[in-house]
Amino acid sequence: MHEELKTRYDRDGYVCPVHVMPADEMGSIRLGLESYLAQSNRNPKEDTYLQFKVHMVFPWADALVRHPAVLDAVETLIGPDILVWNTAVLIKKPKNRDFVSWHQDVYYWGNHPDHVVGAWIAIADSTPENGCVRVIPGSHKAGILPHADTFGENNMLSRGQEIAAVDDTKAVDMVLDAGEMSLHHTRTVHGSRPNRSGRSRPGFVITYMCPAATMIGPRTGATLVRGVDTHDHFDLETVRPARDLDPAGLIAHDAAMRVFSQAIYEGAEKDGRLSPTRIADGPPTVPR
Ligand SMILES: O=C(O)CCC(=O)C(=O)O
Repeated sequence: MHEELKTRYDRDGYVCPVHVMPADEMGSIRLGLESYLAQSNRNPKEDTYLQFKVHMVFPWADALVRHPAVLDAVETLIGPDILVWNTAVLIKKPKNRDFVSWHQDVYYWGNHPDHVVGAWIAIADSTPENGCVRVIPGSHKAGILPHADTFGENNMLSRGQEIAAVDDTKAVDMVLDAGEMSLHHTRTVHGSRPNRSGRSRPGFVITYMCPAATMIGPRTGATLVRGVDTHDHFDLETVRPARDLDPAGLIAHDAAMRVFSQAIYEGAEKDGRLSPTRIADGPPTVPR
């Protein structure tokens, strides 16, 4: 099964769906997330704990980045040694205009592309009606494409960074049931349309890479979730949250964030890219 997954990933630049856990098990994670959202009373798009390294703050996220079904699939694509660079929760509220323009993740990160994979795990069903992620099959073979800043209203990417010439008749909807995931290559062109439905669309996004990967900018941290790291390109983050907003996790998260946001900005300056803040008024966030 995994052999076939690698063949499809190499050919198309994505695979979908991959089963992670039964929908009812994911339902418990969703309830936990919703109870946090209700008590924090923050806009999730501006909540650092949901936008960056979520796995350092919430045990359910820590468990998901280490879930055997997720890691077995990722291992097939990038090998047995696996780091997590970032995680985020991306929520599209019901009947909401928020969308994500066509983009490639690698445009900002400058990583070694073939060693980095994005996992998108459905916390609830993700469909064309509620704005599931869409991909252009085979686009990972086209190199890094030019992106323009459109500052489009409701674009979840803060500058509305967009690849203009995308033939979206070729787009494929990555439809997922709760508990399933998609995996996409860091050069795969992807985006998503608004949520036209009455149902929320929460997704958990993980950036996995092998330890040989490199990123633009100053040294950042990463969490080793399988195998070994003999490359020493990242500071290994070892604190794991025992409960939601665990004080030890929050201290580690704050420390990780200082260098992480610096890396994002400095990296952008160094290679001439614009500062890649994803959400205008919130803390600096990682563009996807
Ligand atoms: O959640 C979305 O709609 C977009 C996700 C995305 O861009 C990513 O996972 O890299």
